[in-house]
Amino acid sequence: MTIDVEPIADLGPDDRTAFFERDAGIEAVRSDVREIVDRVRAEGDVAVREFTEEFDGVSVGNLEITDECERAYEDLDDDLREAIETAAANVREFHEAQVPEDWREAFDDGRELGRRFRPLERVGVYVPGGAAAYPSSAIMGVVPAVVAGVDHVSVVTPPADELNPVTLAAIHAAGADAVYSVGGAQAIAGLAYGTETITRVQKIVGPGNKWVTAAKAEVRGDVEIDFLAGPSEVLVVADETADPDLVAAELVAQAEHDPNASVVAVTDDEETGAAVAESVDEQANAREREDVIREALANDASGVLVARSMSEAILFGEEYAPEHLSIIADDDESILERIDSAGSVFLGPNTPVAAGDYASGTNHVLPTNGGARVTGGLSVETFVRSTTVQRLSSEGLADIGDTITTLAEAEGLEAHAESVRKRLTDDE
Ligand code: HSO
Ligand code: ZN
Repeated sequence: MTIDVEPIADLGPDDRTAFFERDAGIEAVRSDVREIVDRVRAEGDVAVREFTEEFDGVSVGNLEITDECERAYEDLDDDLREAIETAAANVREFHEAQVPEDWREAFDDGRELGRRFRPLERVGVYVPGGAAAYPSSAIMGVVPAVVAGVDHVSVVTPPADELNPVTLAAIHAAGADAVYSVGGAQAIAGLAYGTETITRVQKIVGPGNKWVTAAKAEVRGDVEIDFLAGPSEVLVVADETADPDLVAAELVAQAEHDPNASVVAVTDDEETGAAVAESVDEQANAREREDVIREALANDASGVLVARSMSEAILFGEEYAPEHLSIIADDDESILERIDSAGSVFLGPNTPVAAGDYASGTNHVLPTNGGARVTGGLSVETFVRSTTVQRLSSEGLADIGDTITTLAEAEGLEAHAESVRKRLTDDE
């Protein structure tokens, strides 16, 4: 199994659907997930423990493992602790630049308007464990919440006989307030509705498998969520100046995440396309996770696509709306200018997606399945709410009084109009 090379012009409607309507595979588990969520909501910790035994095969002692995280951090090798601290510091710095500032502005006509931003009080972060234990995701979920000023950041992460000490240490380093050893749909339900042990939160963020994602879809409405994140994706836009081995390395890297990952290179140069496909095949042979990689490469939503022009390549990229967009081309900035829909962009040959996955400072929790058409990834704004504030001077109210009363009367809301008139006449 390797990657297909195809002219974009030859893609049929089914091929296009496979690329543009990538599926997180959550529908198949929706009804099972609903049952889990309902039981945790009704029975609390008892149900959480039961599902943990059933799905994780672990009978958990304490559900709360906040202290274990601190111990894991203290026991960590210096190299790892330093890497976690460096990554967390870069993520912190980038997110600190996003903290929105309150503002007020007095307009000449007597209106004074402004916006105020306040952090959410309680949020929950899902940190994947098991086969895909990602300490980096702990940093990406927790740090922006802490930077936003969230009072209480809870983390849930699946239990195991041996919890991954690096993940626990990263959760501590990122600044979580409480950590619970629970995963899957039961963890999402616990955060959404609260249990005897787990604090109920206002918003749940973070990536997970299809059970976690389906559970987030299920509880949405009762609690805020970030977005539904599916398997990883990368789209590389390359021209004839790109080194095919680097393009291929990007595809192979994101392919190792998940057999359902979608990895695409699109180029206006046929030779580059062929060389990328050849290199992908060679590099896959040498990788430890070759099996996962080969499955991902063979996906209907993976491929090397040859465009007739850079414009055609760009149009494809815009419609695909990738989680990660890598541009390895001479005129990368002008290509970027023409793409509006992408979760995170990586420009030039020295900027692997892995930089953003781990350490450069940008967030790696990003919308997949074309979600980038309407939203961005996790940021400080994910964790704040805004309030508008206004004050009118008596001149200000007099000035827009007629506008308000005219519209209020047109809506048949005479008491609204009266609330304005009263002030105008009282003033006289
Ligand atoms: N590329 C993944 C994030 C990740 N990569 C974690 C390595 N570890 C989804 O953005
Ligand atoms: Zn990655």
